[in-house]
Amino acid sequence: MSRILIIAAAQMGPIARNESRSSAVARMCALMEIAVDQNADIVVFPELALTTFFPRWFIADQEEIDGWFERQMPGHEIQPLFDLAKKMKIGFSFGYAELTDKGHHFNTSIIVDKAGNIVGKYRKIHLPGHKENEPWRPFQHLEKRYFEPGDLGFKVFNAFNGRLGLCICNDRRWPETFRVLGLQGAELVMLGYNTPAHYPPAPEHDHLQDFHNHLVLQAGAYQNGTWIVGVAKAGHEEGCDLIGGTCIISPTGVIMAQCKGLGDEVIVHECDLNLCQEIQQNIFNFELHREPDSYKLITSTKGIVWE
Ligand code: ING
Repeated sequence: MSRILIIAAAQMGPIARNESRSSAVARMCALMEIAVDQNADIVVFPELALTTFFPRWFIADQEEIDGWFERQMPGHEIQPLFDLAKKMKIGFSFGYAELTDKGHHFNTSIIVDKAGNIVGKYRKIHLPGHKENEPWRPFQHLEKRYFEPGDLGFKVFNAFNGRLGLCICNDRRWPETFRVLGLQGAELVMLGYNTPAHYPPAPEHDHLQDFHNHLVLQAGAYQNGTWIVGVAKAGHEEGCDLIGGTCIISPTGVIMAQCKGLGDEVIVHECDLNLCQEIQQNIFNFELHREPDSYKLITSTKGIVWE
């Protein structure tokens, strides 16, 4: 007995600083149509898919910063994406900068079902980078300045006849992310990322960026018996090279499909959600094998405890 979900990953190439949301949405619609042509049930887009990755610049003026955020979802420029999806009966997930009614700023992603309803929302918890302008860097990474840590936790949603979880970019590097989703029975985790090939604090690791990307995704998938779809905003974007490597990974940790280039590109894979059981009921049967009494440090301290 299988429970097939045909998943498309829609990698996006660079989005210019002066590129309109309508232009980005038009590209997303074109990618969605390719996914529909391949009978996809859901298509996953990158983190902050509507605009360029604006945390790479120090922006002093809060009004200018807020210009990168969405006050409502969908706003009129995004509506065509929701309309197309509803017409084509395909679900989708994408990331955007969210400005709430109460004035809170989050790096957010949502899941929209085939009827056009938002059935899941996540706000990025692990914010990398720094808070203050650091002009020594060739480009900034000011997520800690522009966003607040997510306040919704890591949640799994019942949708598409499965257990679907969300996370965003840097979250994938922290094993806690996938374990908390795994402890809620996640069968598919969707995430987008904007990952520069150059990491200014440790340039000696630059050549490992693609390796680290797949390392953490494959580990997260295998150690929790879940499908993982990681989708890049890739390419040379406003002077910054972003890695690609968009992929669909099985619960055994195997990369089943991977984008080849650094531009707009769709990959599709038939994912049997029941395959998760081969892992979750055996090697990583949490109920049988985990020893949480030995893991207390994981939630009782932020940093290292030197005994
Ligand atoms: N980007 C990067 C990421 O975690 C980063 C930041 C790059 C951290 C390289 C460490 C090393 O993939 C986002 N947007 O989180």
